Amino acid sequence: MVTPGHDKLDVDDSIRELALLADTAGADVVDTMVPSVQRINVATFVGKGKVQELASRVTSTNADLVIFDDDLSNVQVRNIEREVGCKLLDRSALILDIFARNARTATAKTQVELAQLEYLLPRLTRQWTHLSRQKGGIGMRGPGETQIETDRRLIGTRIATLKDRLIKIDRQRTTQRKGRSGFTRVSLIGYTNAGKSTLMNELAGAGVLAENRLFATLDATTRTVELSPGRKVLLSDTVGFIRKLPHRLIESFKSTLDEVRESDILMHVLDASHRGFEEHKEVVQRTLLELGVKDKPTLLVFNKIDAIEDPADLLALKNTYPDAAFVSALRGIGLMELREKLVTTIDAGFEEIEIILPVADQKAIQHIRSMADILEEEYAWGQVPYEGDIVGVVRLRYRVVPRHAHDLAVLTERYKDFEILSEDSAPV
Ligand SMILES: Nc1nc2c(ncn2[C@@H]2O[C@H](COP(=O)(O)OP(=O)(O)OP(=O)(O)O)[C@@H](O)[C@H]2O)c(=O)[nH]1
Ligand SMILES: [Mg+2]
Repeated sequence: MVTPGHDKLDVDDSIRELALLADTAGADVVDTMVPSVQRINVATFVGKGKVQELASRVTSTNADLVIFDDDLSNVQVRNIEREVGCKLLDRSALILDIFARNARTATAKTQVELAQLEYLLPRLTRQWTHLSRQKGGIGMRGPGETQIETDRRLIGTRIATLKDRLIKIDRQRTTQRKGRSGFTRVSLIGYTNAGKSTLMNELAGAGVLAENRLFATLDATTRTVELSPGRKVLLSDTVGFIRKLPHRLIESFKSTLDEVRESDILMHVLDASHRGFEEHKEVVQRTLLELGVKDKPTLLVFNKIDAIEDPADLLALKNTYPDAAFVSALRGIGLMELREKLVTTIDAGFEEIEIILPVADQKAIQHIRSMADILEEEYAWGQVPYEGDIVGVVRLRYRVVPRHAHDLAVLTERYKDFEILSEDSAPV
C-alpha cells in the first residue's frame, strides 16, 4: 500500500517481503495490488473503488485469502471480508501465524500463544464466530480450536496462566545466566534471514537450525566459543527482527530477548547481498531501542558477501564501514578476521583494574576469578592498614566488563589501602 509519506521503493520492498512472509506461511501468491492511498478510509482502509477492484481480482484468481501489509482495525477487516467474500489477514496476523508454525521449544510456544491471544482478544466480536466456522488454514493455528470456541473470559484466564508460566521461565533463565556470569556474553542480532544461525553454527559448531525462511529461530541458543586460545565467550543466537514487528510479540518474547538485553557485546548481522540492508539495519536499531537496549558495543557483520555480484559494491561497502567484519558464513569466508574484530570490540569494552588483597580472603579472590579475566597474579607480603600486621597478599590485575566492574568495585574499595611490603621489610 503506497500511503502518503512512504517511498515507493520502500513499499515495493515491504510488499516483496510480505510475499516472502506469505510463502513462509504456506500460501501461494497469485496476485499483488499496490494501490496509492491518499486518505485512509476508516471503514475499509482503502477507498470503495479499490475494495471493488480487490473483490473482482479475488473472483478472477479464485483466491481464498487476502493479506494486507498494513495493520487493520477489527471493523476494517470485517467490512473488507464482507465485500471480497474471502478471509483477510493483516501483516501482524501473518507474522503471528509464522511464529506459531515455527515455535518448537516450550518457551517459544508459550510466548507465541500469549501474543496470539492478546492479538485476538480485542478482536473477539462477531468476527470470532465467523472465523471459528472456517477451520484450518493460515492464521488459524496456535491457540487451537478449543480456545477458538471459548469465550473472552476463558481467554483472559489462559493469558494469565501463560504470563505466569513466562514469569517462571524468566526466573529460571535469570538463574541460568547468573551461573555463567563470569563469561563475556555476545549476542547475534539482526534482521530475519540475515544468516545469524548459519554464523552461529560456523563459530560454535552449534547445530542450530538455519533455513531460507523467515523466523527460523524463535528461541535463544547459547554456546561457548573459543575466540583465541584461552579466550572463551558465550555466544547466543536469537530471534530475528522484521519491519512492523507486532509490538505484543516483542513484549511476549521478553524472556528470549533478555539474552540480548543482558549481553555485553552485540554482533549485528546484515545480509550484505540484500538491496534493502540499510533499511534492515535501521529497523534492527529501532527495535533494539524499543527493547531498551542502547549504547552496547556493537560489531557490524556484513554476511553473504559471496552473493554480492559486483566486487565494486563490496569494496564500497568496506570503505563505508571500515570497522565492520565482512564474511560469508555459508562459505566460511572472513571468519578469522571476524574473530579478531570481535576480540578488539570486546577489549575496547573492558575495564582493567588492579587490586591488592589478603590471600586469606579466598572468597573475594574466587569472586574476582569467576567474573574477570586475570591478566597478572603476584604473591607477596603485605601489611594490614592501621593495624600493621604482616600477611600474605596477592596483587591481581584483571579485565572485566563494565557490568561486573560495578560488582567488584566493593572489593576495590574494601582493600584500597593494602600495600605490598618492600623487600627489606618483608619477613624472611
Ligand atoms: N549466499 C549465502 N547465503 C547464506 C549465508 N549465510 C546464510 N545464508 C543463507 O541464508 C538463509 C538464512 O540463514 P539463517 O542462518 O537461518 O538466518 P537467520 O538470521 O538465523 O534467520 P532467522 O532465524 O529466520 O531470523 C539460509 O538459507 C542460509 O543458507 C552466506 O554467507 N551466503
Ligand atoms: Mg536463525
